[in-house]
Amino acid sequence: MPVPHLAPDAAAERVAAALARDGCCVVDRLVAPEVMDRLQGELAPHLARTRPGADAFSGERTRRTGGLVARSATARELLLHPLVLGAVRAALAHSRNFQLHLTQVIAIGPGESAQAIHRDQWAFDFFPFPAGYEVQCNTLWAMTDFTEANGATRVVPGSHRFEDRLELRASDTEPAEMERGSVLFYTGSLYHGGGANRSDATRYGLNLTYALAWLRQEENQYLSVPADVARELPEPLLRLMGYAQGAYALGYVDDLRDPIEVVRPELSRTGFGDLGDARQRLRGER
Ligand SMILES: O=C(O)CCC(=O)C(=O)O
Ligand SMILES: [Fe+2]
Repeated sequence: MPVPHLAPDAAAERVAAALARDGCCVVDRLVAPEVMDRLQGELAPHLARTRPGADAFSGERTRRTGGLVARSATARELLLHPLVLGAVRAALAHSRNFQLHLTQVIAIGPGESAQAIHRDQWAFDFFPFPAGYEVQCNTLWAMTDFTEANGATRVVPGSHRFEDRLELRASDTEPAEMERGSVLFYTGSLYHGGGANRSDATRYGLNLTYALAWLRQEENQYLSVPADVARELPEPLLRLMGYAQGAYALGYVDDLRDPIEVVRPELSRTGFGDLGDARQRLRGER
């Protein structure tokens, strides 16, 4: 089954429908190549300093650079892209709210072999979430063209419905080929893996993922983004990073204080107020 491709003007509901049906889809050329130039420029010093992975799953010829909320204005912009937030909200609408899960440039170097096929939600200690209950909605932005030869992500469309803990092979997968500036959406339940890079250039992808707000974040945003940087960020981004309560009561500070109060006291809402608003937003009531 091929990976569905949608046009850049696709509505969020169409992305969510493709995710429900196939577990993945590509939105072609959602941003201009210049946006990717900017991202690459902002991150260049950090990318240059990042060491390759320590094991086969991380990739011994793959470098993973995170902390992108603090390090890149363009990454912040892409995190809040309206199509992405709309699609994530629709895909995870069975839950009260969602939050940022991780920010990571994945740079697959020449000679890297294919990563084991997996579900990203296995990070939650392989908890067997009920079939159809999605806990993550992920994006992988192509900073360079993604081709079969340079390590385009290997995906198994429709595999969000498969049994858990399967050991799938490369021959079960297809490459999610896409042009620079395009974005692959995939659920936490989709079987996939980074592709082997048989070209002579590095494949760069920007992985920005979102998960239900009652789960632990993969990248700890409170510690990855220094408080003096957080103080300067806009409220929607702070809320998305986890300066908000997840579901009912999760993440409050001492006397039931809104966590945002620690960095932006003027934005504080009393009690569990922010949750009501989040629920309304999820239902599209405003
Ligand atoms: O970089 C890619 O194409 C995917 C990598 C991946 O799936 C992962 O590291 O979990
Ligand atoms: Fe993955």
